[in-house]
Amino acid sequence: MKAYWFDDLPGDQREPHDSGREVSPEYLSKLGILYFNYPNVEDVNALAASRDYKNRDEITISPQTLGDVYEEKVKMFFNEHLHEDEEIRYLLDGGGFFDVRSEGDDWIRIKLEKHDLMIMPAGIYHRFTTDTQNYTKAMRLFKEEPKWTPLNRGEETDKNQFRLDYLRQRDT
Ligand code: KMT
Ligand code: NI
Repeated sequence: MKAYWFDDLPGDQREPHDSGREVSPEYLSKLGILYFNYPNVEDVNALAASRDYKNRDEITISPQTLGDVYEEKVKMFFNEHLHEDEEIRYLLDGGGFFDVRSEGDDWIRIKLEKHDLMIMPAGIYHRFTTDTQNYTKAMRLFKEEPKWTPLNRGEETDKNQFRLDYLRQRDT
């Protein structure tokens, strides 16, 4: 796991886009983001149990598994969105990037590698992309009634109650 300011330069979304300016764990925690490195899946199970997560699935995002729709999916995940529930992702293999919005609405890129686990709060704007390896195997954890449908950013989501609650928490 490594976090840095996105360089905002043109080019493939899967390139690192590393500005060279790092983002500290303290700043990420201010945004409500937590992360861990869990080589042992038992630790993931314990975290899931402690937060009352009962469901999970596994997704492999690669041209091998998704075929023709791979490029389409990669573009879709990169649409800026929020969820009305927190999002937990555990990297089982490969790598990938989650971009999250800072307080000033700039992009922070979070590089996830095998065994990294990240928790993003409900209401934060974010997007995801594979890296140039084109291979992400991830576990997605859900509570019983997941409300994790991606809501793409727009006027509607700016007024969403989960968005407003997130901003209130972040800014206190
Ligand atoms: C999301 O919410 O953007 C995703 O779940 C991306 C796929 S999981 C690595
Ligand atoms: Ni998401």
